[in-house]
Amino acid sequence: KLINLSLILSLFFSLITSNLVAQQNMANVYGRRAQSLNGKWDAIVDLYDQGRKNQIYLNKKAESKTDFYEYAFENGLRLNVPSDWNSQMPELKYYEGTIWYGRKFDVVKENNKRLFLYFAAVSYRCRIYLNGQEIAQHEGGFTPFQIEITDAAKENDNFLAVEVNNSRQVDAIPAMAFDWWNYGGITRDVFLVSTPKVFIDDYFVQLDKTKADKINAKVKLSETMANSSVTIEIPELQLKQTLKTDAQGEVKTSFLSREIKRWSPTAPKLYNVKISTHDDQIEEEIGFRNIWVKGEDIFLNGEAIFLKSISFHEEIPQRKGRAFSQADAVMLLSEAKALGCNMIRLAHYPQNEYIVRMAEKMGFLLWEEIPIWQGIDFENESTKDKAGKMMREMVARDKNRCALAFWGVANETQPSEPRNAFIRHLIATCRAVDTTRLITAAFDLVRFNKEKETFVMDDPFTKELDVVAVNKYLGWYHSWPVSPDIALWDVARGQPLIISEFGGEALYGKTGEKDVVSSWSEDYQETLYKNNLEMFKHIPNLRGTSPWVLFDFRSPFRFHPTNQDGWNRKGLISDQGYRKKAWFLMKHYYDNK
Ligand code: GCB
Repeated sequence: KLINLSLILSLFFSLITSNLVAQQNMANVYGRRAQSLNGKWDAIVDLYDQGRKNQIYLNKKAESKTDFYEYAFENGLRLNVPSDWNSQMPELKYYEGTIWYGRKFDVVKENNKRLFLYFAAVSYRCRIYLNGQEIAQHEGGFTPFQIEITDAAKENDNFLAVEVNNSRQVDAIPAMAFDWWNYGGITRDVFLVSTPKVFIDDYFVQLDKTKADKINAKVKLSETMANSSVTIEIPELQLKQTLKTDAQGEVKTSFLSREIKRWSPTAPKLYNVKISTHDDQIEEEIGFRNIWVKGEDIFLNGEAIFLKSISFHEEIPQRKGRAFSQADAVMLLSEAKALGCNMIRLAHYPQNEYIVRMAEKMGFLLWEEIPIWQGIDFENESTKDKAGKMMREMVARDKNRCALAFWGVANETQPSEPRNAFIRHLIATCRAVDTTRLITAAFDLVRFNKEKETFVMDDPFTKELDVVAVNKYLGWYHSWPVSPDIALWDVARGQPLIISEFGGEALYGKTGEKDVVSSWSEDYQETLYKNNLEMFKHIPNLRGTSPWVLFDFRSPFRFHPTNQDGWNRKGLISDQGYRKKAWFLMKHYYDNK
């Protein structure tokens, strides 16, 4: 009996909590009518996690003479939203734990409208409380989510509390250690989004995988409502169709046009696409391009392409904080442009939409990945589910960006059955939505085979990917087993190969000792680049390179007091924005590629 009761209880609670899971957000929130909730929020640091027990989300005030509460949101700490908390106060630099955010807001309640709270990202996990009620939970620091508050919101004086926690955990993604700063907080935009009762919830408009004149389009309404009209229009191409939804509330169609100018890094053409129903309309700039792999080549719009890529973290080094604005995106991407790149590997998590959208406008192909970064608990089913959900949220957000060419499913993982099952799940999740983009993963297993005098890699999983990528730190973590000009590679032959990371550390302004690794000098970093670029000439299936990394970035496991001091110094550009010697070498390589 007891067992039955506990079973029923646990079922009951899992039902309650599952209702609290935040929803995947609607397509193109940035194209919607929205009220910003960005700005200064009140905050309470809750190191010992006592706030929930004390129900501080009720935001109570003492009413009688005997009444008192040992908290108040008002007159205390104020934090900027969006932003990480670490960069806002010296005491929060290393903070890992819970901080409560609170603010009030009013809404204009309109008949026949729905209201959604939208968070572009909260790092890493959160619970949301509106007017004293918990309304949602979300885990994952780099993807957006929404909560419908049409009924829960009042006209005036709504109190919104967000309990944010960024503790590292074994079953989280990323897990216990990772080579970047564990920024916490409401790190991206918060909006109130207003929609009609039945609205355009999702759409996917893109060029066919291989055909240059065929645009495939899918639109889904928020309700499973049959026989509703949906119009899709691309005015510049004089394309327009009105269709009726099926029983799922969806329409699916394609458009043929020989006039389509395809998007490419050298001509990043975008078209205005309009979607409308009786009650709702939304528009967005969308580009069209073909991308596929054949043999060892990657074809963009039918032409073989070499990927001149670079990586950066979502961080402004000069501010020692997370990038969150359009201006931040311009800063990061302008430096990638200056280096001569045609692609960005967004390391190691989905970065904010300002970066993704601006990159598309500026003509960068994109590689986007979720933070499956070493040390992931592949045997844990719940971690696998979380990863799948992150993947879904990422693909849902960015599937209409033609710049997106690669979905990355893992970085530096070791072969094992649980790992394979885990990554297969991610690939299947991705392909359930999008079958056109290329799937890749970065491996660090390349080793030197002495008998064959060749670099090789044994991980059969590479066969399940469209493009294989390798992180290899020759001249830094690994010394050269042969001279770079005679180094042979036999890795993933028959498939395109990208060197997705290489490089070494240098402290800006340190010169000399061009052959001494431990000198941390710009001269040694330059030597290292020279050697790697020499070796690249002899990798037969090399179709792209992505040096690690564009800027020096903050990382708690970089301990050297003078050379690092909490910074990974592999940047081609220093934390203060100065270009190191290796930058010029790389620039020359890309300009002549
Ligand atoms: C890697 C990781 C990257 C690190 C880099 C390094 O292999 O993928 O996240 O920052 O090495 O600097 O060690």
